[in-house]
Amino acid sequence: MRVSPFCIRLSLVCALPVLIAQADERAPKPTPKPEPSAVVEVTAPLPTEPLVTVMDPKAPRQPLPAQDGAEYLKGIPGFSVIRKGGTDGDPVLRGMAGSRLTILLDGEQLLGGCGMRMDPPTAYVFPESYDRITVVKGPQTVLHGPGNSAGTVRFERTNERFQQPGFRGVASLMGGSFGRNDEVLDATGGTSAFYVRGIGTRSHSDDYEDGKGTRIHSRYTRWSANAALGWTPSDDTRLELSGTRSNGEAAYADRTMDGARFLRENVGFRGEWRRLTDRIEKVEVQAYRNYVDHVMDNYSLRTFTPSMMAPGPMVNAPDRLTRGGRVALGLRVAEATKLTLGLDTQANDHTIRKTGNEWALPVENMVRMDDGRFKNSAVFGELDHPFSGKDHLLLGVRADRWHAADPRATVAITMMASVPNPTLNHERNETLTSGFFRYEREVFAGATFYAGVGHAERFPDYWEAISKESLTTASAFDTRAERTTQLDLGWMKQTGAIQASVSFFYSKVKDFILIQSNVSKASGMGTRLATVSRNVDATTWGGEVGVGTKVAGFLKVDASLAYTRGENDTDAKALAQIPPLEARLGLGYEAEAWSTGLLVRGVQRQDRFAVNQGNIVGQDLGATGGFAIVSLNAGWKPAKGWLLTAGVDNLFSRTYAEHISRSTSMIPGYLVQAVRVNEPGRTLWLKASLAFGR
Ligand SMILES: [Cu+2]
Repeated sequence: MRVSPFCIRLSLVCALPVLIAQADERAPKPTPKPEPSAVVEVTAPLPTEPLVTVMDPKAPRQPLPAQDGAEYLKGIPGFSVIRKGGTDGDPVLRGMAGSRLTILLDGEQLLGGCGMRMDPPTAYVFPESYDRITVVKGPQTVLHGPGNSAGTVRFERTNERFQQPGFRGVASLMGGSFGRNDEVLDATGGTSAFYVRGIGTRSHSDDYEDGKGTRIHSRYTRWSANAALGWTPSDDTRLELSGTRSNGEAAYADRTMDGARFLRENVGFRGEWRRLTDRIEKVEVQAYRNYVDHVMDNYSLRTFTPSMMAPGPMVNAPDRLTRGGRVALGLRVAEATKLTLGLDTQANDHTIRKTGNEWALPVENMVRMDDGRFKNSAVFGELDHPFSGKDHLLLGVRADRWHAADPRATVAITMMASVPNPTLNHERNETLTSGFFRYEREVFAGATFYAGVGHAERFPDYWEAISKESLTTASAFDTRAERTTQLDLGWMKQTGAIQASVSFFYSKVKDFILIQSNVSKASGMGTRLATVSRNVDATTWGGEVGVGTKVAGFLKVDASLAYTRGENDTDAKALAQIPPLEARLGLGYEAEAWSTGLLVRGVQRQDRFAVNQGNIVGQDLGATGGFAIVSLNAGWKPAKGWLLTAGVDNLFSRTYAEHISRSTSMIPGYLVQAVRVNEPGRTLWLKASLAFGR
């Protein structure tokens, strides 16, 4: 484990009297956990305010309880997941993946270690260990880091102050098909002055089978341990020190290697002071350190057969250290006008060591090579001004100062060969600006219309600038930053017999960073195939519609529709990796202590594609057919605090793959019958949870 000057910076940051964490002024107040409902959610709740959806990850839902952040997000209209195996899929919002979707874990940036994208930030999230998940669609906030051109997702824990000595928590056990079993314990104890929270999770699954019964190389085991120690001298002050350690292993059906280690070591500090003066409503300070130590190989989770070319197994062991901090000040500048001002910073260093023969030259004996350094610091301000009780104007601006350095002496162009790095020791220093404004009007009680324009400038990430080549050279380090300008329009109705939400977006992306595979390049006497980053111009548009109602007090009906269309304007073809039209219909029967429900998820065929083009996670393979999946669920509250839920996902064991899922790979001992990694066949699951407290 590396130690850095970060500790010094951390202590400096802690010493500042003014600082913070999650300063979204309009974020809903943490509500005391009510008795869990027996209703299994089959579609995400409708937005609680324009463009914002807030979810309780401890609430029962279908499909089966998610074991990582991406799987959870897939339940929200507009989200899809690029499947690689049983876990660690990449979340996609409106066709946008990777760093276009900012993911924060308790306000912290956590960039994965794997250059092949085995570990998106959501791979380090066990959803049930969080208390709240907030999604903001579009570049419509500047408070939560840079580059959120598609949106922002925050996984958060909320630790309310104990008014008297007590404890509270949740314990759950889940079992399902394919050897799936999850164990969760989340307990907090404290007094009005202090609290201690401990969370432990473990999740395991054997290889699952698709609808035809074909076994998919997809097993995994993962666990996490989290502890937080808080000091709450008053209702308005909270200081918290927290730490996380998690690890896992996962088999991948789409590639020649598996993840043998996903070790995360984290320490974080947060301070929050509320109602300081009439003008200063809140001060937040945050500092954190995330270290990810990743190992992938081709022998520990699959059969390795030595050959002349490969006498021993390969191991690739990258790591990344991400440090960051944030300070935000919540001000009341006039009667009801709120202004949030702040600074945030993040720096990450990536290294790699590898061996072509673990038996002869163990990876532990190899030297770690620095292969990319990124840093950004920003200043931001966001204003919320009500003109009257019915009108709101929101606007925000942020400026990010970026620094990136390329220390690689050579670039590996094949498994065996390397060439000198044409951008060795190059540095980039750029200032990127982002901003938005949005107007919201309550047109009649409970119904709000909104319209906004946002602009987000996104610096190329590690996977775009370092892991890929450019069209002309072996390094994509000089890839231009991506600039997205997006119109967001919508209408939502939260009260009355029918709740509804309609959101529409139209987006122009200048210098969209397209990843293209199988690009033929000259190599010695012949040619080789490379994967490159290149800037193109793109246009996307689409939206989501959601409706929910309750008929006769017991029949619940939910329906949603999500669609995105993308155009690569430079190449005059479809923009790649865009999921097709998707619809969901949920029907539920709710009684006092039990519920039962049905979910139908229908996905249309996709014939708009661009073979070999895509994002840092995947490239298009061709067209896909449509499918409809039927699932059933039931919930029962046998006693206070207890909740039993059960479900059958993919009832008719349909064989299908999502359009954007990765292509399958030949793996010894496994049959490959599909182009893409298929989704699981019929899956039964049963979960028992107990909420306790005093
Ligand atoms: Cu990896």
